[in-house]
Amino acid sequence: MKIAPNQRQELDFLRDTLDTIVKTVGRENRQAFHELRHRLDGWAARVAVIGQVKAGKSTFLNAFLHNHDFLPSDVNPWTSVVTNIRINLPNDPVSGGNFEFFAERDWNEIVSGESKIRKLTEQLLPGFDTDLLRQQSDEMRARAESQLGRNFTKLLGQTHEYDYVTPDLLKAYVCAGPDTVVDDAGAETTGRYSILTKVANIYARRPEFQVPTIVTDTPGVNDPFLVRDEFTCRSLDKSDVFVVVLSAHQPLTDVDVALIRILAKQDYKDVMIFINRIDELDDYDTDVPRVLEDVKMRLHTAIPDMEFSIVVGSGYMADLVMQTGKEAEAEREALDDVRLARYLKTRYGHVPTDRDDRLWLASGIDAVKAEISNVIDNGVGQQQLAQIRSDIRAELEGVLFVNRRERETLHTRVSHINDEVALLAVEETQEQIDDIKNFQSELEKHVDTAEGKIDQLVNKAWSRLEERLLSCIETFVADQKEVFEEHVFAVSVRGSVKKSLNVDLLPLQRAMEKAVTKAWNTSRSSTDVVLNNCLVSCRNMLKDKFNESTESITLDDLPHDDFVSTLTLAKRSLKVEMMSKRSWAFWRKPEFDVDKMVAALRVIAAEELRPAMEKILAAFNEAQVERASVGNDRIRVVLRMFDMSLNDRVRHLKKEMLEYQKVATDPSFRENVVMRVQSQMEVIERRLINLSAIESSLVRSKMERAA
Ligand SMILES: Nc1nc2c(ncn2[C@@H]2O[C@H](COP(=O)(O)OP(=O)(O)O)[C@@H](O)[C@H]2O)c(=O)[nH]1
Ligand SMILES: [Mg+2]
Repeated sequence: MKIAPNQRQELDFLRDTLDTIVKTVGRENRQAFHELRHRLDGWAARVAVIGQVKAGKSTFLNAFLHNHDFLPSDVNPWTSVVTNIRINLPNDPVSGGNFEFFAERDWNEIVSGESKIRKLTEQLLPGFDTDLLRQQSDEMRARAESQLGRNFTKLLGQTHEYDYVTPDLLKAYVCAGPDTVVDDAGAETTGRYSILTKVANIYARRPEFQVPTIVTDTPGVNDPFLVRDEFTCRSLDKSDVFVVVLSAHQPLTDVDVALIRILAKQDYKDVMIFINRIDELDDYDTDVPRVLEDVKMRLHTAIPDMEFSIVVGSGYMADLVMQTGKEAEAEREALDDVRLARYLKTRYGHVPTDRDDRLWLASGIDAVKAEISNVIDNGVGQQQLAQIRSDIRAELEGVLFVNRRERETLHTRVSHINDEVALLAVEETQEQIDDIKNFQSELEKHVDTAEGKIDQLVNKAWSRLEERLLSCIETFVADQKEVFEEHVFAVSVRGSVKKSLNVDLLPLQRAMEKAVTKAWNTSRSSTDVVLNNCLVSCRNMLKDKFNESTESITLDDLPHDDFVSTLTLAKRSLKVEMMSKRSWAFWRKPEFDVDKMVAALRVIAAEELRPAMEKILAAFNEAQVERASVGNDRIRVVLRMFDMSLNDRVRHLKKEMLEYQKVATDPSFRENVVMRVQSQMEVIERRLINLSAIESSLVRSKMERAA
């Protein structure tokens, strides 16, 4: 099966295009394209496999990579280290790997640093405890120190590189298992490095993968050991596609749902679900549809606005197909019963004749591959490469501009020289120089003004959202009065008195989410208008002045078209004490002071909800700023190329002035100049033809894709 064939085409196309451009443009313009090429070569689709400890992630990945017993998988939860399998990255070695150890600063960073997903997780999993994290990280350091002895300081911050990584070697670095392992130097190491390993990187080549892909095996979020958990969260920040592995007999814990929600709601991240271990269901032929329905329904309830693709299977079945030996044969035999046939018939519509094919089909591995391929081709891969493509077009546009100007300059020069109006030209040239300088500063002013305006907009949106959120809270608090009154009434009827009341925060969360979305839409559209106006007026100025079209620099593919709030209040509800009225008759039946309770709720709400609100405001602002600055940068590309070209022109004009003076007096010098200018013109003409062809191919293939 080919994984992500479409993006392979896109990648090849962009790479060839960049190569051609580099060969075509002048030396002074190459750097920008070298950088784009570097970005393209470094691009990889990033897939992370996550899920609870022992869901079968490593087993699944081994099957996925068709390598039994590669990643350690076991009944014991291994001390696990985030393992990146780097497949087909053009600049990587063909095989081998490296293991990075913790450095001194990592310990500090674990405690003080923040990853986005961690921040979000904290809001969701209120059990998170920074003090415990610090304590564990100190303990870990101490344990590593005593276990590794003098080696400890030697290893700190180091990386071990290997040309070849065997499963045993891998275990030495990522497992705290009991196996005895012999390292390169022949010394015995009992999984001894694992305590200090921060991350493992394995290089691999797999023809199946059409685009560079980094597949990450994670230890399982919500590891009881927070330090490891922290690292898992950080590596998740970098991934784009998530395969959430669940266990068929315990699908979707609350933590799973929370995690899926966090991931799915982030921009440019795709989530798919693999329900593993179906072989463990008693009657999987009939149970699977039920499990599937259940997972679907619960996901829909928790995250109503998203669709998830769900694949069902068994890493174990796939693993058996890859094994040799009598034991495996017996197990394959045992699994190949009527259940399997019935299951395949209903789920896939056919039953392969070969037994291994039957088990492999039921394992669901190929179905996951197909889905991942689809996601890379149409989701993240497409978005990321589209951004690179837009940037190539913007740079190319700039280069075309520079060359057209140059051609124009050369034209004028030829005519000036031939007309023998050299002396007149001297004067004219000086005027041109002044004119250009004025124009440059005018253009600059335009963009500066737009940036200033956007700054204001962004700030205003931020403070307006803050106001809105505060008023959501206030409205919510005020609304509770009625609820309290009803409750007090009920109490007076029933007579039983609870000491406190729980106020459900879900409606508040919904209201705040709505406010955030609305604020985003307003902020985005007003920023976009300013950006667009600025771009259009720069364009018009260029058009008027130089008859130059810059249409292909667009504001397409800016980040954060939507900002979906992952805001989750750390608490589901707030507790308010029932407060009695203190009156001279308090010994009679208690009377409650609803206003006082509302006031108390107001204080509690302010205190409890403030941190979550600040986090959401910060994320909101980050997204606003990011979108605006990418947009500004696009426009600046125009300006930069302009400036370069115009400065160049001024320099040339100054040189010309001197030349004209000489031309006016020396006929043989004049002839030389004419010849030189003409050959320069030929070079530019040819370059322009080639670059325009490249430009239209970039536009064309984008349209073909869209169609
Ligand atoms: N029966 C069964 N066992 C599985 C399956 N997948 C994994 N296991 C077993 O579950 C244990 C934990 O698997 P592992 O891949 O290490 O889980 P991880 O912690 O998520 O990486 C191992 O003993 C695996 O052999 C499956 O589909 N069916
Ligand atoms: Mg594992």
